[in-house]
Amino acid sequence: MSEELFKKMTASVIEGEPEVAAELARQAIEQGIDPLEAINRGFVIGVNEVGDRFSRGDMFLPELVLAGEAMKAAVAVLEPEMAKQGTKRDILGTVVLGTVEGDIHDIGKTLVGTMLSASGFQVYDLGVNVPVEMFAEKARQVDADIVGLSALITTTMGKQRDVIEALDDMGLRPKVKVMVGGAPVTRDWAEEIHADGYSEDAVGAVIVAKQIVAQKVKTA
Ligand code: B1M
Repeated sequence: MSEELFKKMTASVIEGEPEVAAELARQAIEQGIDPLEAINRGFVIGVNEVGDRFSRGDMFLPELVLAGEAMKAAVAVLEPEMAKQGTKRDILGTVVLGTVEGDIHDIGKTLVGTMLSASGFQVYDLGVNVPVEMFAEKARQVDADIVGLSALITTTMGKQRDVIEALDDMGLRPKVKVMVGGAPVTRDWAEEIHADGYSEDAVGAVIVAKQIVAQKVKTA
């Protein structure tokens, strides 16, 4: 039953149908399906397929845009459900989050933010195309524990390094730790730029953020 729904979700993104995607997301909630499972086993499969076809030249920008809109429409329905699943508790830590300068991909970053908030982190989401200095300024202003940097394009990954250097220059590190992620980002890259944490998905991002905060408490 769910398998069929997941397949329809995948198709709604490949076909670029935001209204259908939103309706399928509502059906998933009604059927008690875990919203993150709907995203990962349904919609993300579609968006990855579109990404692959786009890179092979079998799909073009308008289709990529529609697929992004379908994905966003589904996530907009599922996000409040994900947020609801987090119960009220003490704040685990403060995270300044954003997609780096030159990059407007926001679906994965927003999911990471939702999962962190639902897990008890105070999240300041600066949005997309965030200038390097803005991350550092906000981190200082809110006394952040972690700055989270999302990058989806190989050409914007370098901005993650720039933010780390800006935090260094402002004397904010090592107090402010940095977590990086995004489709082209790897653990090797994270190590190369001296990030403190890396995760390949939103669930992992919560685990890594908790580890970072626990480590900070230990060494304080
Ligand atoms: Co774009 N795009 N796109 N795109 N797009 C990619 C990234 C691309 C890989 C497609 C491809 O060619 N196969 C390619 C980059 C290639 C490269 O790097 N060399 C690409 C390109 C080229 C472009 C444009 C340049 C196209 C153009 O204009 N010619 C342009 C860039 C504009 C810009 O940013 N300056 C562009 C535009 C767009 C749209 C606007 C049409 C749309 C984005 C809509 C939006 O975000 N509002 C779009 C989309 C939808 C994609 C793909 C198909 C899907 C991205 C997505 O939402 N994935 C993507 C191909 C792909 O990734 N398969 C592609 C679903 C999302 C849940 O996953 O974002 O990976 P993701 O997030 C995950 C993890 O990565 C991780 O957790 C998330 C949840 O599990 N994660 C973190 C993310 N951030 C994290 C931070 C963390 C930890 C984990 O800690 C802080």
